[in-house]
Amino acid sequence: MTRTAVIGAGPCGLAQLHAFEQARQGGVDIGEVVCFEKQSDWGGLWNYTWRTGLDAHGDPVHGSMYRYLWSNGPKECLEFADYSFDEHFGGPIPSFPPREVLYDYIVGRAKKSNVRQFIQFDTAVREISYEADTFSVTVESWENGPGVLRTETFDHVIVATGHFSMPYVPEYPGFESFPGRILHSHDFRDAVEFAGKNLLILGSSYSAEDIALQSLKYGAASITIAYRNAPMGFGWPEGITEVPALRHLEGRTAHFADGTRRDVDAIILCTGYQHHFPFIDPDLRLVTANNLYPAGLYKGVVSTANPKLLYLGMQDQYYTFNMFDAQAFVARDVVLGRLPLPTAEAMADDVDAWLTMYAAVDTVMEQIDFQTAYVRDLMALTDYPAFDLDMVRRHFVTWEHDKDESITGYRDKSFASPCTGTVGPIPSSTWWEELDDSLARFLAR
Ligand code: FAD
Ligand code: NA7
Repeated sequence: MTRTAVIGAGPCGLAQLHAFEQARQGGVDIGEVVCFEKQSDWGGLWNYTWRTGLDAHGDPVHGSMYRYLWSNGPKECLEFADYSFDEHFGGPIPSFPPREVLYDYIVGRAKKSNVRQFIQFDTAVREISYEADTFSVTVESWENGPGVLRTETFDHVIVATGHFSMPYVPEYPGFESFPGRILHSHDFRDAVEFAGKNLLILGSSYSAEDIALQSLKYGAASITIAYRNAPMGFGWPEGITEVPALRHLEGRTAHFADGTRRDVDAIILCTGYQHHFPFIDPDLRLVTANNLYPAGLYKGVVSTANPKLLYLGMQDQYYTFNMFDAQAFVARDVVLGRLPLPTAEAMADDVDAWLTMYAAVDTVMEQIDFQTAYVRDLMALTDYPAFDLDMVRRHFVTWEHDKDESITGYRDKSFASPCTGTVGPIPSSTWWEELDDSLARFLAR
């Protein structure tokens, strides 16, 4: 019997188990599938934790999500093609749900497809190596006590451990004597902590944008965002300003590249994350920056270093859950031999062709088109159910325009489902006014 290891039970790992279970229920012999998850529950980043630093077992905390996090894109752009929001919630819900609602949705499908049977929780993968056509996977299960390792062998390994957990933490002159808190967005949990404070935020991407907005929403006195290359340039509400790069700090005074200065009480480094796989043999390890087409992955999934090793969700993401699904169906069919792989040379050529296309991508709209083309390519390879991909692309374009029109108002817009056609209702309170992010409140809005 073939054995497949899936590492991680976040959205990607769950998508993979779902794909296998679909095939199994269709009468296909899937061999033995084992998922190792180091946390005690599923959902990955969406499984919120208040913890920062180390977890109860002394392992780095995986979670980077915070309280009051709302979907940063329309839910219709990530909808599972085979499990609609309508099905889960029994009717239409607004287009931008908070974290707890999306968690409920992810878990809803995982329960429906009964994938918990595959998962060993509280089990961290410590080492993966490959010899004589076989992977050795060494794990540490908390139930056996710390330091007790066990090694199992597998024919295929699918890595679904995410890449937004190991922070990239730059240092600037004066940090060592700054008299306030300096933290990375990975450790940001509760905006209320910064009520009344003057915040400095570094970065100009999703984390900087969202943490700035929600810190203001929950009472920060002022927010200064320092960009490295280019400002985000949104029409920020009063209280948020963007300035050029930080040069240094003198006490609590931050000095910027344009010669201006600001006194600040705390600094949040929204400076991104690193792909981090310390548990994989260096010869097999994916090495990439955060981009839309990591080199070394055929179809963005199959390792060209060893095609029995597969990675999910390693791209930077406009598309999320539906792209993970499409990847998981590809990975499953490669493992089951239903999707024969071409020669190593042909795989390398295919990767090169995508990298050439990616090199020509410049604008945000071109990035959206590029990832749409990638998802379309994936979907042509398997029986993942069709959905209106052109509609999703249009939604992303509209969403970008909405953000440019109103960075505090774009989450009040509504979109149509590419799976059911249902249009999300407009919520009765605006995102900017609404301080309660609970599932109960959201469904009552
Ligand atoms: P993860 O969710 O990170 O899950 C990986 C899993 O692997 C975890 O459960 C972890 O415990 C486990 N794991 C890691 N290492 C090991 C190991 N060695 N052994 C065993 N298990 C291990 N996406 C959206 O669609 N909408 C949003 O609004 C959105 N907001 C975001 C906000 C933040 C702050 C961040 C960081 C990301 C956000 N994302 C959002 C993107 C997010 O990447 C995806 O939604 C999704 O969580 C990725 O799923 P994943 O399974 O690849 O990784
Ligand atoms: P991203 O999207 O990888 O962005 C990282 C940002 O950090 C980016 O704007 C970088 O600037 C900036 N950066 C990196 N180093 C520095 C230094 N030294 N100084 C200032 N700024 C720096 O990470 P995010 O956390 O925003 O988003 C990750 C995910 O979380 C995403 O999927 C969301 O859904 C939530 P640059 O633009 O290159 O100048």
